[in-house]
Amino acid sequence: MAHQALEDWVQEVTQITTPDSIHWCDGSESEINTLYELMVSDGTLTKLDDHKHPDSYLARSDINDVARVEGRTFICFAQKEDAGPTNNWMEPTEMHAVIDPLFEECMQGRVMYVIPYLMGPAGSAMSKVGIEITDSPYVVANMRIMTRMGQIALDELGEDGEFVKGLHSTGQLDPDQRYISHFPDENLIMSFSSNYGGNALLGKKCFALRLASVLGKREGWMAEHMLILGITSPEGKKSHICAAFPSACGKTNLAMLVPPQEFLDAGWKVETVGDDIAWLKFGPDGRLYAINPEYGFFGVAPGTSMETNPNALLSCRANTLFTNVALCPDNTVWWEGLTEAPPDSAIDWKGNPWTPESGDKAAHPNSRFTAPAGQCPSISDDFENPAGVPIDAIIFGGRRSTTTPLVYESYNWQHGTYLGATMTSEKTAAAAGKVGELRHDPMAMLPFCGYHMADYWQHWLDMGERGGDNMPRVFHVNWFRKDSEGKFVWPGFGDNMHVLKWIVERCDGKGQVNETPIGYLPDPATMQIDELGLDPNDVKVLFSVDAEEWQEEVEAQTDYFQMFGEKLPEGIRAELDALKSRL
Ligand code: GTP
Ligand code: SPV
Ligand code: MN
Repeated sequence: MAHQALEDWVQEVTQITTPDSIHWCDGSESEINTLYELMVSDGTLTKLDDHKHPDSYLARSDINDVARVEGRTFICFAQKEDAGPTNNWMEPTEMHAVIDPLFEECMQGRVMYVIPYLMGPAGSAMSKVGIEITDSPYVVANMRIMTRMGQIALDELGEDGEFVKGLHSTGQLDPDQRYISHFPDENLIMSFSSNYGGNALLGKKCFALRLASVLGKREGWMAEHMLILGITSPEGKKSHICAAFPSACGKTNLAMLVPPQEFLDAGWKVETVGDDIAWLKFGPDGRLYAINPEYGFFGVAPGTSMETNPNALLSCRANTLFTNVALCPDNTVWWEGLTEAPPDSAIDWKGNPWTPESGDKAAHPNSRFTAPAGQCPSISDDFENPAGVPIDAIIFGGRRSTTTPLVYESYNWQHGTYLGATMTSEKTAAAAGKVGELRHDPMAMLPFCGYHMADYWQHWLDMGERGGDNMPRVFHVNWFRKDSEGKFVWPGFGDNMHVLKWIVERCDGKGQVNETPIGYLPDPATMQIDELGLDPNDVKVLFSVDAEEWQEEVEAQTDYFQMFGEKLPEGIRAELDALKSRL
């Protein structure tokens, strides 16, 4: 091992955490098999049926450790102002005084795993190296699927390359000792007492969004909570789209969309580049290019079926880790929505016997599958492309049962930035807390923007200044409009293809529009959605702007901006005023 700073850091952590032994992860098959054997024998994992789910396992988390904990996630800049009003802040020395002692001797009796990992394709100028140190073999197994792990990262690092430090310990999984702390000025993440998803797989939200967003601001690129997809028209023209939806609001599903038969017959094709995170940078031609820094999917299980998202199900057939789903008697997995008829009996996510009559959920609403991206039938050839893919359109969207139409287009980049800044969505089970509450979630980055939100909006505007006419067009969608009985009025999933087609046409300067105060809406008569058999009232709701609802919306936007005070960018303020006068 030749990297002195890395060696020094590992030694320093060893002295603090006092593990029984140190294991450098190489990401090999034999290494992971040994870890899986260990975790099966100590009860951490259950091996699934070898025929139906080859090399796949089920994990059950602690029942108090089932989602990201936004309330215990901290951004530790020296100045509170740099973290901004939407982040929890603690002064770095103060946070160190709280969190450092928790790590003292915390790995006694445990193995310390050193995980070198690469975010992004090998050889890409956009890729970055992280090192996660953890005492959880479950975290190692997830990181091996989610990132390019082992020698590939050390090769990229060389003797003096930069890396993000991530220190993680399971601790005792005590929620009161749980801290997810970010130190942007030290390139350091410290995570204690949670093994779940974004709390513990430090390459994901902690590095690839929170710290990377800070780097992006400094270096002139963007780290976003976005899927990336490629879409090819019958004429053979390929476009790429990024979409930012809040957690559990449809990124994985849209990224893996299977077009309805009539679109397939006509020659449309959709390919997956990424399902959660995009790093975007200007290319030599002045356009924005995106890479997916991840190597796997940490996807929401409930609602995933052969009808809604066959590509996700096929991705997680083998070599997959399931967390907090139900276990069937034949050693297969089940979750709400997988099949119409539930199994007669199962073991639920807590490990208790379950039957459909019990009334409880068999799988946790935030149960997940960790699956290699390369196994996705729709994975794009560009998934490993070091240059990334040029982006034609950016879509924002959230869960809104009212107010927001199915789709609309912004007037320009500044207005598009405004649509992102004013996104609101009903909260999901992806983070601890009350589900269903409407909250502002700008650019789907509320929990992930690593600095002051208003500075982040200014960064979006600055990127637009730089990119000029080369910037992607910006759209807003809402798959989640409900009727008075609480039922979704839009069929969603594969049928979202109707909306993607209109977006691609708009990018080509085609497609019929109605100009409204909030932006350009499609004319439903030109959308060829007759065969969906929608109720005419629902069509009206999906394709129109209700003046009264939007008056309330704009009031809520005005209130929301108060907390940013003088920091609110001029371009955002101008868009608010313009919207008000148009309404
Ligand atoms: P994170 O991984 O948390 O960032 O979430 P995500 O944005 O990738 O969300 P995902 O695609 O996993 O979807 C979350 C939930 O929304 C699942 O239960 C889906 O079945 C459901 N969903 C996704 N797309 C649609 C849609 O078009 N309509 C409806 N009604 N539900 C959808
Ligand atoms: C999300 O919550 O947006 C996720 C899952 O994608 S986690 O990795 O836990 O952040
Ligand atoms: Mn996410």
